[in-house]
Amino acid sequence: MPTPTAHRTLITVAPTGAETAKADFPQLPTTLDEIVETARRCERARAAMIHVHIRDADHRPTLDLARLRDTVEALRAETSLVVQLSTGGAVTDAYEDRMRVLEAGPDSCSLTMGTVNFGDDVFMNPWGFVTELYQETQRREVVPEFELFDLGHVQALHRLLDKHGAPYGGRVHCDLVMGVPGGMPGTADALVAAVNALPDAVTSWSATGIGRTTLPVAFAALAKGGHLRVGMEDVLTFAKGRPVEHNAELVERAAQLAVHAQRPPMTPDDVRDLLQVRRGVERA
Ligand code: KMH
Ligand code: ZN
Repeated sequence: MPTPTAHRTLITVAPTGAETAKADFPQLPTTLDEIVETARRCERARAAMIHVHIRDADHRPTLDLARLRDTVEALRAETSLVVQLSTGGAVTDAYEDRMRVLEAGPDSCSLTMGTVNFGDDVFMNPWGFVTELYQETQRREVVPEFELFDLGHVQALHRLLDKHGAPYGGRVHCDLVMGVPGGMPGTADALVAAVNALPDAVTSWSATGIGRTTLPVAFAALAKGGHLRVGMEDVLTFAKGRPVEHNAELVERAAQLAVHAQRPPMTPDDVRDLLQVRRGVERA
């Protein structure tokens, strides 16, 4: 008998991010071909959603709209993954460019619930920007994934939902991003505190731990009933002294953990149901 969706795990792959330089880590997928190849291998390894940051011809982070549209189109043509575009971009990106990401027509987008120190930088998400971006997701029928880097962001999510109502599709999905220098630590205790403080309206949540917190956060998330995000955006070493060679390795490991937890990976269609993404735009 198939495992009911409630007892399955969403695995999101975040293969690229905006922080790592290709020159420092050549296996980071940055070109369109590399991102599509990564997506295909990660889908085979049982990822169901992809969180996408793109790069320009010099491998630098960009929010160029034509490139974003090409990326969404190519991922839809070559995979059945749920396509989530980052509206966080890089810490240097302008608010207008981050807002315009929605024009590329993704299934889902990230939406960070507040400003956070980000290593030596600051990832800016003032309330006015958060609410404007949220209302734009509602207008454009894009399902947001609320990125929570800190306990204060959880509180901001209560405020957002109270003031502006449910997201498009009616489901509320969050991702705890833990272990960023400046945000909440990547520990089981912090995860439990954050999950216990989530609004009742939250219907699903995942977690990711940056760097060496990747495994403790994954174990804690599975133990607490959450989903998993993995990928080179968040971690570059598979084990101490052993760089990640391909994002699929991280997805395979996450899938094994999910199976051991008796909550095997969801398919992309399971995730379309879970998040209630807009229909009719996925792969023909
Ligand atoms: N690159 C970070 C500044 C997101 O994708 O929405 C923001 C980030 C979050 O990665
Ligand atoms: Zn991101």
